[in-house]
Amino acid sequence: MRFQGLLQLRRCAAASCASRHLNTIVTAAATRRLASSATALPDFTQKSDHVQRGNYATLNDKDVAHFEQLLGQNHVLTEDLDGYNICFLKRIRGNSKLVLKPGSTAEVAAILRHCNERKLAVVPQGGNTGLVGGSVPICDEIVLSLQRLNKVLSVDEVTGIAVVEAGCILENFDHRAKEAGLTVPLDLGAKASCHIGGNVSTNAGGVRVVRYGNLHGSVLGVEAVLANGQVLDLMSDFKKDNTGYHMKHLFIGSEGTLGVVTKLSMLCPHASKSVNVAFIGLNSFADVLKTFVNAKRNLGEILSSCEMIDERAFQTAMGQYKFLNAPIAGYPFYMLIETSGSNGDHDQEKINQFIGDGMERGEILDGTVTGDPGKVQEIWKIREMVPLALIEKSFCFKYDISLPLRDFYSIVDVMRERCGPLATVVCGYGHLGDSNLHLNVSCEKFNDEIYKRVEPFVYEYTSKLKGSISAEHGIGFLKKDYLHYSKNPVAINWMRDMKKMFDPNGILNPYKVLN
Ligand code: FAD
Ligand code: 2HG
Ligand code: ZN
Repeated sequence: MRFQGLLQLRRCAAASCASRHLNTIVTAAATRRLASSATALPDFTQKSDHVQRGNYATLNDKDVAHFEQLLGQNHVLTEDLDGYNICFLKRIRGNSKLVLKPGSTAEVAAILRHCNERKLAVVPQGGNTGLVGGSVPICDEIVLSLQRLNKVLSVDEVTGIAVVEAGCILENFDHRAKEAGLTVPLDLGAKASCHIGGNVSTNAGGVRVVRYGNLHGSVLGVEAVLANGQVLDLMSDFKKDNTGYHMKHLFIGSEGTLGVVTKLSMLCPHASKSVNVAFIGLNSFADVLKTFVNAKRNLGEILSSCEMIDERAFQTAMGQYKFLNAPIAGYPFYMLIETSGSNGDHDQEKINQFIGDGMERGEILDGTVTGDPGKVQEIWKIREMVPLALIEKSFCFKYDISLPLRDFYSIVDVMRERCGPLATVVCGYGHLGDSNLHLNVSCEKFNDEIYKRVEPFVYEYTSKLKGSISAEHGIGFLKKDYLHYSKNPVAINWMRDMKKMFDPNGILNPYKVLN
């Protein structure tokens, strides 16, 4: 390797190459354990947050019998509903008495028609990995789970267009796309559990936005069932379609408040032949920024991800999960830079040159570059386990903000100062390439004192910098009181009017997004 001596560039020191399969099991198991652990169940949110129940009907035996007839008894659950009632962060707990699992668009339509006529409130639920309390009931809403709508309906190897049902787990969809030589242009740590319909409904970002853009570009068509049971077919098999209003966008990121997404078509790029990952250590955030600019300048067309992890986030993950193998340690900042291209030699030369130049200038202190698929996965695992490590043994306030890059990291230091010893960890990591910081504040358990130090300060701070209070996770229940920090009153009023038009009885995901 050209710069090996000069740069002390290490090959990945990890002893074993955990296979993709093993990685999936690790993430899925951690996600499930966290989601289902019975320790410290939160209080019912309606009570703890003094939520005034909307003017909805109350479920009765006749409703349940109606649904049983419609879906079959096996797909109507009335017991052991904690997993559906409690959010991933164990912050929100609803008190739904009914979970429905339709197996077709027609069944979703029939459910909503009945709920709308009866004025029964409904919360659509995908993988329940959302981080803003959007996917669980707040009071006694019926949970409409998309789990059974899980098929990949078609994958066109020529155009790259795939049609998939909303309840398909993202990773399963990606496996199917890979069989056709394609890749799903969306990748996130919750991929083993989240649904593609949940992803679309939250306009999920993840680690590849820097390359493929967000879902407003990749989703070509959507089928959604409206509150009154009408099926709105906005499916399209083409990249270009300028006929009328682009209504599909309303369902991308509206968090189940305007309709239930049942199917979608997505443009999947052809999978790259060569993927390289660099994991590098840096001394300061100023060096992180310089390295990012250089990555854009010098890796340009092959850059597929640019993530940052600060020391505390890194240490929390490493301390929590002994199976993680970090090739380097002991730096204030880390970056994970991925390239995906079509010419292995060319790509490797470019990334080596990029690291070499950064090291020569003293901006990069040490690092590893690997193109070995197992080792690439091992390095990604470090990044993917950070959000889970922070909630494994503690309560965590999670913020997902867009900030101008010049001010990207300062809020972490400010927050550390504000929280002092009340917090066990205050750290920052995230999608540097998209100006999207994940600020996490962990403490032993939820308490009002630290909560008040963090909120609404974090939103005021973000708003002053003209950032976004939600870069990718959405508004859900947890941020609805703060929407005005990122949207002006005129925009919010239009949102309200649109909600009324699509869902006059307000049965779809009440208490979320708008207050
Ligand atoms: P759910 O959590 O079930 O639902 C989310 C919202 O969408 C709710 O409002 C729900 O009502 C609505 N909804 C779900 N399905 C439908 C449907 N079919 N029709 C209408 N509405 C629906 N998010 C990111 O953006 N980027 C990341 O990098 C990222 N990483 C994560 C890593 C971890 C470890 C975890 C736990 C979460 C992460 N998330 C991330 C958040 C979360 O995974 C995403 O928001 C994801 O898109 C949610 O999908 P889901 O199927 O779990 O949806
Ligand atoms: C990520 O990028 C997710 O890992 C989760 O968006 C971030 O938990 C978080 O704060
Ligand atoms: Zn993220």
